Amino acid sequence: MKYCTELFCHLAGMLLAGLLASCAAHATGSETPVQRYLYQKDGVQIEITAPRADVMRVRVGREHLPEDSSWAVPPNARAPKGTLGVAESGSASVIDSGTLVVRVDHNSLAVTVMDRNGRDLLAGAAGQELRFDGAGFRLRLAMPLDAHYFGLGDKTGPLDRRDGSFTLWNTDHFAYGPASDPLYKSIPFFLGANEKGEAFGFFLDNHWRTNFDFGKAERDTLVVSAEGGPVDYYVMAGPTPRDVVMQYAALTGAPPLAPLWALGFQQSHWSYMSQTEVEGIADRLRADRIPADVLYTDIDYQDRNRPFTINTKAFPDFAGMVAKLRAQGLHLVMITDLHVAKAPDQGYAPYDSGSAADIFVKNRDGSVFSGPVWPGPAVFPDFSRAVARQWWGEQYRDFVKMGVGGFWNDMNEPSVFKVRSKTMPLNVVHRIEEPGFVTRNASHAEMHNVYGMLNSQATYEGLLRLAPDQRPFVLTRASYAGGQRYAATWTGDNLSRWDHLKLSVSMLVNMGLSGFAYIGDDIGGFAGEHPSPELLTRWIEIGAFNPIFRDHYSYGKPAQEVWVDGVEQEAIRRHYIEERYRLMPYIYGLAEESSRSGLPMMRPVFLEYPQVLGDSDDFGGTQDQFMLGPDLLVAPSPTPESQARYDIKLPGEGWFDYWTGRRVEGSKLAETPSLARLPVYVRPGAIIPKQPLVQSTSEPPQGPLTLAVYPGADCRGSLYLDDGVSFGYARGNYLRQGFSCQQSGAELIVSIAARQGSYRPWWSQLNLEVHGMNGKEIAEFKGKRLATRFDKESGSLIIELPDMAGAASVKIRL
Ligand code: MIG
Repeated sequence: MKYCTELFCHLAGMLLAGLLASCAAHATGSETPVQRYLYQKDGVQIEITAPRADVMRVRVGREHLPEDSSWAVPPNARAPKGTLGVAESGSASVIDSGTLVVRVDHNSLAVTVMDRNGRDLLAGAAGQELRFDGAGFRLRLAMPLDAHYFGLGDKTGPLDRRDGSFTLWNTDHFAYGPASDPLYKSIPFFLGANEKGEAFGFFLDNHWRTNFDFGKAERDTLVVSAEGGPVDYYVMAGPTPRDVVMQYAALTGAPPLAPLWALGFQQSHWSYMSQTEVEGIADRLRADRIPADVLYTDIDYQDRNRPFTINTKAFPDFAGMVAKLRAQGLHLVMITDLHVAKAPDQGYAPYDSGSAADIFVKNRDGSVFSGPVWPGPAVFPDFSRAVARQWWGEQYRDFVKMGVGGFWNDMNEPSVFKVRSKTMPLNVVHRIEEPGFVTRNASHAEMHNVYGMLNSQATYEGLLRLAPDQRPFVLTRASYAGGQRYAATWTGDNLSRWDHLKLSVSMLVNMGLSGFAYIGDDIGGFAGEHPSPELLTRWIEIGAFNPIFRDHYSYGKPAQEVWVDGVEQEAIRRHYIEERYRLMPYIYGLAEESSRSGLPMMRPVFLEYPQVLGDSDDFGGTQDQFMLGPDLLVAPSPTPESQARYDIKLPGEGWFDYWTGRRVEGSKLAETPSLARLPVYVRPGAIIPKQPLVQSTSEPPQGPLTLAVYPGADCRGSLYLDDGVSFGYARGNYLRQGFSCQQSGAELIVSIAARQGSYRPWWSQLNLEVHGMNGKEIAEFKGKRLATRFDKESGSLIIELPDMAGAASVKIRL
């Protein structure tokens, strides 16, 4: 029965004029479904809406509902869509979106979210489930015995959050350890999944200091608590882990397509101290034929650490340097910290113009807050004001004009020196002055966790204004849910240690599940002792399969570039970097897919194969593995420092060894570690586009496009290409092509779908490289026999074809 209660009509009348229609309709006896369900008892108000049929939003308020605003979920993404059926069942209301069902118990006010088969996704723990606690609240939820939890951004610890407790409070945690918490980002989103692989999502849109305790404090109880702010959460229906990630992206946004060069190899150091040094690194990369696309300048390019200045003694011709790098196929990314030096009357423009515009964060008495950071006393833009973000964006004008490729927003937790809290006092005053929000003051306690994301938003949007047809590249350290719309990120100040290399896999994978596709870590380790040659080599090997691939290291350490440790190590490292460039068409395709779906590029194995969630021993050992896209499975040793043999379990039979090109036997393998080999496997059924080696993504590849075909079930692949830098793709200037293969009996058909888009390919020849062959096969195209080559070593049949824009298929008789 669809209905609306008297109370509901009352509240609707009070709060939501638009709903009066439904109440009026009820009064005349017809059953009009509602867009919002409201229930009130003892001064507590509960509101249920469905932004999509597969996502329910629950808001609870005392006296009145919290303001309907969000930094994470844009208005159109959170607006109620469709209609809810509401029925009475005993002393409860049952609200049905068609996909999800919410039960509101009238006595206890417990809210239970179920799927349509009655499976509880989110249910209160025994006893009172929601308790208000001073300004904050605590939500106690049942944790089924077979449930596992993922997400929360790049927190440390094992892949599975179960039995862990995590605080969300953006923190500059230099040289964190494998169990340190909190770190730089706050993403209050998790994905829960049971052993059958059935998943749901939970997102608490609250950026106060929060805590997620997955059964650590109270056995089998999930306690979500916040020190303040709204009870405003979303439950995502899944049912697959992949669905959950896409539902979360529908709320908080997908990462916009990055410039292609951002996917190349990046070299960074705190700091290359001079123009000569930067140019020397560029020359060495080219001389040693290490493919690379990006160099970074860290804080020491600046005059006295003042953001938006250049130390012209050390960098006498910065613009010339940028141009020279560009000519070598390298883009420069510059650090631009947000702490503006408090330097009045010194001709320091950012301070002067920022003060004139009055855009800095204030103390309670109305004076401008200042705290020490790199430049000494510094002031902080108030990024929750649209005008402050606008002002911030302007600061990039000169650098953008010079042709600088991207910008790095560090220290934006924000980090403040010389105080135990490492950040601003909690009572510092921010101003919310923003379309879609009630204009008001807000304490730092409220704004802290969202501050870094707003910094990166200001950068991203400012860059777009300055160069509207150029895709911005922003790297941020701090962020909040939804920050993927503005910036790539990395895991901060890790250490040059084997346990950090291992840790990075679960950190990056969980970050990817939390909405960020463009993620990486400091390859080789940021701080600590110089990495051993073996550690740096292994790290580069694994990094070659991470979305962001950046070697970065702190001051005070010996050099950590690819060529240190001698030619033997360099050769191995070069080989992996080269392989990444050969795989660039596949990798770029993943980035483009992410920009549409929100699916991460780097994925846990369970995202593709949810059945591993039912395997014991850390999901069949997959906790130390990861996938790059749907087709490549990377399997580093769970004890990377050790030479001991280790077991690898693949999710099924018929996989191929990426390096030998040959099919492996069975699904259980044993690897004997060897430094030159990082085990990588290819899904049977993959079709992977590859290109000839280049030294940077600016260089047009010379030679054929290769489609590496690995026959198997569900055989497909795709290719996406565009100019790599502009928004021309939105005007049709892209190239998209799908591929598939089908084996029946003694015949394998490789099909190429018709090409879409107007972008011109760089190749004129297409090579099919069909794996798992024996050399006796015969290939036919349009009824004519084709010349083929057999590569004995990789067991692949190579078929050379002219480039084909139209649909075509090649028949291979086995
Ligand atoms: O207080 O800019 O995480 O990557 O090199 C240290 C200097 C400030 C911290 C960043 C690191 C960067 C460093 N920064």
